[in-house]
Amino acid sequence: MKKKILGLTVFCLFLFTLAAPGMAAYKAEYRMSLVVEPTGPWGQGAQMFADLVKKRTDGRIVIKPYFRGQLHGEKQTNEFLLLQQGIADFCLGSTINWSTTVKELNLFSLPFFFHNDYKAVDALEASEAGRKIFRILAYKGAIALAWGENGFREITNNKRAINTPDDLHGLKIRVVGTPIFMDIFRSMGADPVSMDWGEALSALQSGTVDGQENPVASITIPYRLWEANKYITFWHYAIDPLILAASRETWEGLDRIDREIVSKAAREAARWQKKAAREGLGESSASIETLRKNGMEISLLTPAQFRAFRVKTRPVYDKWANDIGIDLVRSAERAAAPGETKKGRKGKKIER
Ligand code: X2X
Repeated sequence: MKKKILGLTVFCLFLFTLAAPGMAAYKAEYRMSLVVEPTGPWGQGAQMFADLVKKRTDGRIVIKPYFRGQLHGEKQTNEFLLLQQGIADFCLGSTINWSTTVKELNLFSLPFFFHNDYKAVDALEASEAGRKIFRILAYKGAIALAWGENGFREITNNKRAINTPDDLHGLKIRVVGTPIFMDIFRSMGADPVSMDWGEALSALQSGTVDGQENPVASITIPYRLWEANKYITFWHYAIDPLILAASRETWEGLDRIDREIVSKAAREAARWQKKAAREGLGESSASIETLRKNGMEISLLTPAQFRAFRVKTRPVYDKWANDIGIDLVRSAERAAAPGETKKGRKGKKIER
């Protein structure tokens, strides 16, 4: 009998050890990686997430955002590796920066895929293609909790107004160090220079590069890019979603209740962040006013001008669609197509 009790106790202890990962001691501080400053919707959304989690877990989980690429030494295309290795516990990261590690994320950088159509972006993220991307991230070591947004990327420069692909000819444009952007800008005759965001600001100020491309509400305004660049073209050539994710190792170390709290806080913060990144763009063009007041000359493209850019970059789209995975791209195109997304878009034609 005694032997039986002893055996049972040992067995229970064994079960307890199996359950241990979820019950392991929590870290005193969980690190979160950010490429940008605390100002602007991107940085503020991350801070909101950290604050919500701390409050709702009564301080059990303290997340510290490390802004300005501090965790990756400003090598932003390494950010996903930080999640994989557990160096960062959380990230609110750009799909562009992670696309060097997760090739499927180049989907969002396909040139002129969307035309400033937020409903299509939301529809794609909520679709099977969006879910597939989250599964791929999980397989690669990061648990995606919510979609945020940097925004549609618009081009600025200090040389001339850009209204046609030819206007880009010879311009030195700073891009993130990912091959798809080199291909896109070369296809339009520009001279792309890959550079981390940390270096880009001084390169723009000193004139080492003529221009750059980034979203208006999240980057152009908070970083006061009009101090270096006079011209901006709203061409919406690529969307830059953000993903709020946890390192799988970190995730597995949290108990079930805390995972729920963290997931909910991520969704809430990302919803706020996405809304803020879209604020003032669309119909009420408060952002355009801000740019104009600060001396920027704004080019808004006609549908024909937009088409010229799309046609010029089409070979890059086709090449990258194959590299990304044609099934995923076609499924994303279907999800983003008018008629698939919610009411009001039926019957609108889209050219590919
Ligand atoms: O480097 C950029 O251009 C930025 C800030 O938008 C990203 O991190 C992708």
